[in-house]
Amino acid sequence: MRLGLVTGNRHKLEELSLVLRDYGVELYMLDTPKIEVQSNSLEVIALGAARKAYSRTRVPLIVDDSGLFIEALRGFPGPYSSYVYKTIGVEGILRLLRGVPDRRACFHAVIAAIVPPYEKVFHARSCGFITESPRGAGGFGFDPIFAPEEGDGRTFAEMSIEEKNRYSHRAKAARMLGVWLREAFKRRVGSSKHL
Ligand code: ITT
Repeated sequence: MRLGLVTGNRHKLEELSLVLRDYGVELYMLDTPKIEVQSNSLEVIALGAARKAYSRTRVPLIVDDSGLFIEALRGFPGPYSSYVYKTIGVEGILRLLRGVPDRRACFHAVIAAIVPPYEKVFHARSCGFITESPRGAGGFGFDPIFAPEEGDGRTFAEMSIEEKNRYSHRAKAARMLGVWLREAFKRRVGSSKHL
């Protein structure tokens, strides 16, 4: 099966492709803008963007909307992660957390899939802690300051894509999508809403 990914972020394509190919899905970058409504909910943003893209393209597609939720900042930047990354960046987050002992944080990912006749949303998270300083050159966004609790203390930016995919919010949501696609298209059943 071929699935379009609506994103301007090629790292998402790389990470998701690696997971989804194990489920027989070939992912490609869909040439249509990701139009995001403003909301506190990643689900609302992802599903809204997926529906808009589907109404323009009419091809099976997915949208990934994700964010970093920092405990000591009561979930900030959350759904505003993209804007916060572009404005204050990694250094800005470290400044906000200077002297703060509670470094716990979780990445959340929502994947909205529109695969006629179904539409479905998958939500997963990866929890860990914000490091004292940036480490590593891989990945994107807040990867240099996030170390997953299931890992060995390295940040996502210090891992290969395959290693990051073992723990990441995005890869977990993608595996849920992969399992569902396999089942839905084998038996044509599921709790999904029909289009
Ligand atoms: P698209 O909207 O075009 O898909 P984006 O990068 O702006 O790309 P989001 O709107 O979903 O994606 O914003 C997510 C932001 O959260 C992103 O800019 C990063 O700063 C951060 N983020 C999400 N997942 C991440 C990850 O796996 N590693 C590091 N930072 C991540």
